[in-house]
Amino acid sequence: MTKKIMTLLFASLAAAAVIAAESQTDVALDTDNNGTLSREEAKAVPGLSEQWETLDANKDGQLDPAEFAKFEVVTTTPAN
Ligand SMILES: [Ca+2]
Ligand SMILES: [Ca+2]
Repeated sequence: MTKKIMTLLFASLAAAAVIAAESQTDVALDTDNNGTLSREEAKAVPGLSEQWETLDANKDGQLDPAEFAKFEVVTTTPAN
């Protein structure tokens, strides 16, 4: 019983860690630290350039955090 609860708790913590890591990745992607992602910076994210036209809602050539939040990673499986 207790062991099962511990396992569930650990799984939750692991999920939280993944989310935290993803948030940090977002920051790391913004190489010039201007708070938005340029097309050049977006190239570091697989699949992001393909969705650029959809994501850049105000067409200013930059993805702000709100626009980037709409990006969904669909290329989780390696192409081989
Ligand atoms: Ca930037
Ligand atoms: Ca934009």
